[in-house]
Amino acid sequence: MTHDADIIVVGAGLAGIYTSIHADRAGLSIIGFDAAGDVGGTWYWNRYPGARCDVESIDYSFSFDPELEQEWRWTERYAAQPEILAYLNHVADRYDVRRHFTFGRRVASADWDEATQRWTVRTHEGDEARARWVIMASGCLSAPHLPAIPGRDDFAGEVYMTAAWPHEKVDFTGKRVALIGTGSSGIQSLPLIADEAAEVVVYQRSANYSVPASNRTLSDEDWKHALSEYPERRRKSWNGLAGSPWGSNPTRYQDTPEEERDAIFEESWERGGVLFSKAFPGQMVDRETNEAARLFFERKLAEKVKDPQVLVDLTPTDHAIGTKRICTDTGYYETFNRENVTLVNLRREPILKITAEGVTTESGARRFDAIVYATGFDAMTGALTSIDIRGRDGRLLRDEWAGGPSTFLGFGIPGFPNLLSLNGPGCPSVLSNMALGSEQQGDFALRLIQHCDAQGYTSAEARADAAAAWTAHSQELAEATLFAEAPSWYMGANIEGKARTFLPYLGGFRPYIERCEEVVDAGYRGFVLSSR
Ligand code: N01
Repeated sequence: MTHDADIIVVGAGLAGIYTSIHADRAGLSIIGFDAAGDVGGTWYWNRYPGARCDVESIDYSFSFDPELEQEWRWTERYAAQPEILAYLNHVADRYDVRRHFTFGRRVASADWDEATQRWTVRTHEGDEARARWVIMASGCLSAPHLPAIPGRDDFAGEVYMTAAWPHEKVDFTGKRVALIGTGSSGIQSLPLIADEAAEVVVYQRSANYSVPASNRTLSDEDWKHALSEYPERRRKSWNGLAGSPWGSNPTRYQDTPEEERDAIFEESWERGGVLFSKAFPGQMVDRETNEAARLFFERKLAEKVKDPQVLVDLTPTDHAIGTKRICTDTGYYETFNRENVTLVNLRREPILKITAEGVTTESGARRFDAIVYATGFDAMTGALTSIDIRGRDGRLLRDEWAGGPSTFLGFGIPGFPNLLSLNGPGCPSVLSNMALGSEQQGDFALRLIQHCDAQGYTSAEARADAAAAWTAHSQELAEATLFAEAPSWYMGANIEGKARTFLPYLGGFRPYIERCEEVVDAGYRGFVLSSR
């Protein structure tokens, strides 16, 4: 049986939850699908030990309802995955979100029919639904990447992926564990796995920069203060460059007296994690400032790691600090001082194969009881290109984007009318606070739909020239920074054969919102609105 609605929402993470609440309030009917068993998106899947957000809890939450803000109590400065998932479940309960969604359904295809101005969406599980609009809230980091290492599937022991961690606790007690991958997920999980396991061997291809989270429990006093400052924090966040209240120190590195520079780095370091890339303005553009930040990092690293060779191996060499997302850890580097933890530098001894017993590198074979893959995602485009999305004249999105994605503001894709991607390539998304970003994205999409309905338009499609200009602008911004040099997932560099373009929008959260508002004020300039 085919079901009909105004909107099909794909994904019940932050963006899907927000959008379905507000679509419902606007009187639009919704059919939602999510491959997960429940709401939560990223926080549903990434249940690995140590998973934690690197945006402060108080900021990484919806702002649309002051009552919701006041009634939820975060317990830590940086919430751990279970608490964030509990929050999203609370939101789902409070606004009755689940009734819109069918869970355990992975969308397989979406086909546009010009004659009826409708999308038909089918799932791998056999559902079929039709709607006037499709909202892809399918996530930026939701298509896990499992590398094609020879023999990968021969391993006879336990296999885990940080991006699809089991719901029940995994007990590593007494086990020999291989951890492959040292991005944020590997870095967060290692200390906890090493606490339990008999032995952990970390297979590192590229060393990463990680800055301690400086996490702490929020006392009642902290929380009282936090609640009182919510409006001001939100104001700063909505007006900031990354959707959080934090900006850079106002003075450039070069204009700061030499004896004061370290104190500013130290302050930024203490703030924790990814915020270290904002110690000085222009740190991601100006090589001298970035280099100073890197040297500060190296001094910190040297204080933590005892073994000189391990220290060398843990020192990043292939990218400027911050050009891959700075990881946020709790005790990561110190873990390498433990007797039961070994670092294997894959640049010196690449993995040759995986066997039934373990992992073989050029220097020999090691036996394991479990392998943990913390090997990342086909970021920003993977969730979209894994679906057969066919737009006007049968165009396949995957083919259209073979040379890199092109969107207008991240939302609109030429040739794909009435399909709106939230947090899509070409918007700030992962470079900003995804909670507020998802609100802005959902609002834009719903306002466009309501505008079309009010004016009698049956379709809205991004113009090819508008998308080309926006994409070129987005690339130019990236190329003017150090980001463009890094082999990062921002650049699509972690996936073999993927086009190298900078995927998120670097122009900043507030400036991006202003561009969106200009488009709205100009009657959705950049979209072709038409009626049939
Ligand atoms: O993935 P990654 P992630 N053989 O792509 C390695 C967010 N996040 O899941 O760098 C061996 O960063 C790969 O090596 P290399 C956050 O935005 C946030 O950790 O390609 N190794 C790399 O070390 C983050 O940036 C938090 O050389 C292989 C690792 O796998 C994003 O998600 C927590 C390999 C992948 O690192 C992704 O993070 C977690 C191979 N064949 C995630 N293939 C917070 O703290 C890949 N690797 C909020």
